[in-house]
Amino acid sequence: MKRLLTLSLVAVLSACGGGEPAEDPAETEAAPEPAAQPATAADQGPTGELTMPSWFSVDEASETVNMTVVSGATSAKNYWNYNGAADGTMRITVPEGYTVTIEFVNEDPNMAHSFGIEATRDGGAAPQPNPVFAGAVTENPTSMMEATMTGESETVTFTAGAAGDYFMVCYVPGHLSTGMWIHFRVSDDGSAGVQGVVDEVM
Ligand SMILES: [Cu+2]
Repeated sequence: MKRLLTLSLVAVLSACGGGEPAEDPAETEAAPEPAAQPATAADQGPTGELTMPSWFSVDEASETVNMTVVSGATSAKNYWNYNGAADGTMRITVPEGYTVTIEFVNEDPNMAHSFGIEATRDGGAAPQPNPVFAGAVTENPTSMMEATMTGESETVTFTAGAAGDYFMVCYVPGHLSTGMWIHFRVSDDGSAGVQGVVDEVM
């Protein structure tokens, strides 16, 4: 796979170069890796297999995904986590075009939380909601007093309308910048599941 990708890149570069002859395969093998590397392990996210924890289910017939996401599921990150994960250590993948329903439960004993599906995790200390899919955000997500409070739950439904790599982020001030975010992917090949599942929240 990697070799095929490299060859394709060489083909593109050759085409741009004005019809020079294709490079010798042996030379291609020794070519350096492309410069564009993920900035950090957090940016790259987990690379393991897609799994199906008990809190995640897919129905292909009705093209729906249902999941329960609990903030404060464990005490990790001072409870500022989604099903025990923060800092991009988990990735949820749903198929493009599916209807996604997320039951969001706040079990953090101390603090309000929220979530939305965002194109960026660069919102800083006071991120403003700009969800990539209509409805893919909880109510009053930036409010420490009116977001999803301790002991509350909220159900959010949206259509995963476009494949891409996104983020699930918390908008309560200080949470995203502290690391309350995980990866959220919409696949273009029908794949679904979770990478980086936290053992205590299977
Ligand atoms: Cu939060």
